[in-house]
Amino acid sequence: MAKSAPRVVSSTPELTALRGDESKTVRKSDLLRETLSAAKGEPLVILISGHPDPDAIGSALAHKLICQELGVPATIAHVLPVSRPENRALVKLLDVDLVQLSETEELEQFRHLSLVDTSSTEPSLELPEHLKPLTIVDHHRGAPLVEAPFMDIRPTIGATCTIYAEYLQDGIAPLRAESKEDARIATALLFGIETDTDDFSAATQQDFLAAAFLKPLCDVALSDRFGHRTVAAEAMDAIGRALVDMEVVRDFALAGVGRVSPRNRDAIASAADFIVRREDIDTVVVYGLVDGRIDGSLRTKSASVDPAQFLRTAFGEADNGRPYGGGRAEKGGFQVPIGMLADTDDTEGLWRVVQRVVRKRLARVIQELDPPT
Ligand SMILES: [Mn+2]
Repeated sequence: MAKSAPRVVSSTPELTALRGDESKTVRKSDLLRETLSAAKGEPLVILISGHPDPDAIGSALAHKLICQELGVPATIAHVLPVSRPENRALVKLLDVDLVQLSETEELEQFRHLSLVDTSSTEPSLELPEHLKPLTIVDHHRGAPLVEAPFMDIRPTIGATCTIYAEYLQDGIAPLRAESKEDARIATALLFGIETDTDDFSAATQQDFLAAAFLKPLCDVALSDRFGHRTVAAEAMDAIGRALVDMEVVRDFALAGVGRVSPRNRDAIASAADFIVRREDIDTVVVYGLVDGRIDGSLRTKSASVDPAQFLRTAFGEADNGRPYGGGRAEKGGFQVPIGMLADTDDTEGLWRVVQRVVRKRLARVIQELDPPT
């Protein structure tokens, strides 16, 4: 293949050394190049599953860049809307060309399918008979639901963007330091790694190496604008109410936020995440009323608090034997349906009842919580 030789920003010797000696093994990026080169000139669709998130968007942009380099016309598509405000900001500021599909017919024009950050095709849209995955690059656990000629699935890695950064580092497509377009792709990849690894707290060595490669290529001014996670107005109000309502008993905090709409349910978890950072607190429960149920989040820094056990002791189990709450190492959540009580017009009265019930139940674990009056 005759190619001009653009200035490729390749890995520094230090980073290459850290990635280990790959000379004896066939590199995944070479196999990807081979697979995609065979599709030269034939339209390919990169189909994002679920609501597009930064890891999927960054990976799709890198995949498209690789396709362009190899002469494969590629389109990035999704079915479900870009729902979170920070992801909408990412798409807008990076000017990402995304096509939203609603009909199977819209996929007829494509000869090939690539999946990024997923090992299954989007369940809400049936694929045309002829459209089979050509490439799958993913980091999710569990056996892939579909197969493809090229598959690179690495469950131990924090983000699919890390895998794409490696391909680019291998030189499969150029990332030019002077190109604005390439800076956007680097910025999206780094943001994908950042969000999928919870701000690098869950990052592996490979994720850090990929970030180190991408960082100097990023558009810093741009990432400053979308890098801050935006918070919906209602969510911020809920966090404000949590701080006002908060009651601290020794190292335990309890806060009720009142009514929260289902689309901003994350506000309850965000409030709990924020409050548990307070120096003198090691466990917090934040709860609210969401669509006919009491919905709450628990966060703890204490090694002796088991969230699942804590919530089971407080709230018990439903008639079918399933506990109302569950959790993992440092986090837990609970949902208790309130049935037809939700139909009352007395919103304030209902909220007072909810507060009393939650307090009473939590007093089973935190004895010092005053019995409700
Ligand atoms: Mn991911």
